[in-house]
Amino acid sequence: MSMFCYQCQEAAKGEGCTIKGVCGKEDSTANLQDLLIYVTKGVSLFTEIAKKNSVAIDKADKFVFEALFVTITNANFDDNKITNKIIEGIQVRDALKKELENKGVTIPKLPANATWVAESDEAIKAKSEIVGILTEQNEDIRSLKELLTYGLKGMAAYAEHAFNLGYTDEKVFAFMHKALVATTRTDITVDELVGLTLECGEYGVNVMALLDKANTESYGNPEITKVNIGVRNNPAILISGHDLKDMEELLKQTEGTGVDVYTHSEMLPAHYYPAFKKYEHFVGNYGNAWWKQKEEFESFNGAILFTTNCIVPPKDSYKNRVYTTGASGFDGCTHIADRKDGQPKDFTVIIEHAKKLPAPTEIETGEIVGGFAHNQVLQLADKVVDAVKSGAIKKFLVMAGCDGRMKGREYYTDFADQLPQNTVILTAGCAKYRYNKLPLGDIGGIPRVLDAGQCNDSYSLAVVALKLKEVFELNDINELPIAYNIAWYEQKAVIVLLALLHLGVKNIHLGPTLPAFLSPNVANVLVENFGIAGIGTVEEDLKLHLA
Ligand code: FSO
Ligand code: SF4
Repeated sequence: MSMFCYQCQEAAKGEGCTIKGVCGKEDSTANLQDLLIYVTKGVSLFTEIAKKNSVAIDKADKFVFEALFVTITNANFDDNKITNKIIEGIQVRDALKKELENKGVTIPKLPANATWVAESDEAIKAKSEIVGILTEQNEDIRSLKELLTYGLKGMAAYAEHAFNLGYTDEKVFAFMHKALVATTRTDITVDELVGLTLECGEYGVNVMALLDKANTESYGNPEITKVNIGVRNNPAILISGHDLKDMEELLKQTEGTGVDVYTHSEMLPAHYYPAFKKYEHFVGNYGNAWWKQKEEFESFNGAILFTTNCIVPPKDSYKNRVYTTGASGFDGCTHIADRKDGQPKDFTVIIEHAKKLPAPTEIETGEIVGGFAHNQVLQLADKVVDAVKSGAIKKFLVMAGCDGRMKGREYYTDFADQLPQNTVILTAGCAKYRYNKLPLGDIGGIPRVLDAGQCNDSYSLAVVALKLKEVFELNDINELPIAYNIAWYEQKAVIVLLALLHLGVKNIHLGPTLPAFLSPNVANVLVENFGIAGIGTVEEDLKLHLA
């Protein structure tokens, strides 16, 4: 075994990747990511002490959410970038240490995470091979520590997007440090870890609310939008990932250059924001969910920008057209540098490259409809409530989450297709590509697929559910005619799940397979306390959810 990773739904054999990731991650990259997490915990150990002694921790806060984000599935495959982040972590940690010492603070004995020093590249490599997940021997403790860490990774991604728009929540950062420190304890109990995992869900709600505020205050409330899925005859840039600040800056910098901009996968919801609609060269959405990029990037012909995950290791035929920025990275692809001194990122290099490339090849035509985030849905509340009261809508199915390449995910297309006409799908995240182009029709003008936006906009679905609970004067969110059939793939789905649990949602069905990182005992805790279950056949589940 040269690596061990089981953080996503595609973990090999449903157990873990041990030689190379199914995602394409090399063992060296997986090990460096483990070491980055290890060092990040050391930063949090010092941050906790710094806070108590009035030492500034803003650099440590930023480092921690960036480092966690870098290790999310399919975000960063670049060993050099990860190594640099490890070194940066040690510098951030040691700067805190120095300031504390200057203040005369006595530093207690800390775990090795806080003291290990990277003396050479060889030392980094050697250390990276011995700090993996399996160093925790107890299967249940390991399972809970990783569940918590994966929740933090998802939280970090959302915190970073909000940060990029100038929105922060110190309590969210404080929880990240507290939880990371807890995972370094060798004496921590199952009960303590379960408590922290549930608390993680609470901060998950907070961070999604923060990002919602950041997005809507910056770009307006998403509104019902028809998004073109065809192409025009101009050179173009395809932007993927989730970061709306990058979206804004790219649109501004491409305006008037003759280069069109299209969204891919999770960037589709950018079209729903009023602030982006004014750009005539913001043409539409090209293609489908992240895992189809090998074919779709080929036929797109233009330049491609990754602002975050999910990257599929690019084929040589188009690799030179792929650019990364922010937490994303891929060895051999040009990386656009971060903002500096309050200045925007400089996208000139990708824009100039795009100008020399042919226009996209059309792969489909038509439109898809979205933009049903909380503000828009609540404007339709009367209509929705009437439809529920009259029986025109019998049930809402929350089918938010992620898409992925596993064959078993065809289940979600079949499930959506076979739902009766009196049901409405509430979705967010890239899971929607399994059914958002099906002709499912509408109920009295309400489309049968209501797309709130990106995976973080699952928050919108919770806001809508809470509003409906109030309107129908119910005591419990679980009394609503809403069933949860959620697809997961990576760690942002973990924080969304924990957030839903925090809001009291029960009986969530999770597929296409349950996480490999849940030990049998931990899975039992989730089953017994929250009614979490896997998926069955489409027929069985239709019966179950419509009962
Ligand atoms: Fe999908 Fe990837 Fe949004 Fe994830 S593109 S899988 S949950 O990163 O973030 O839904
Ligand atoms: Fe395997 Fe997923 Fe980890 Fe990649 S991220 S190595 S596919 S478990």
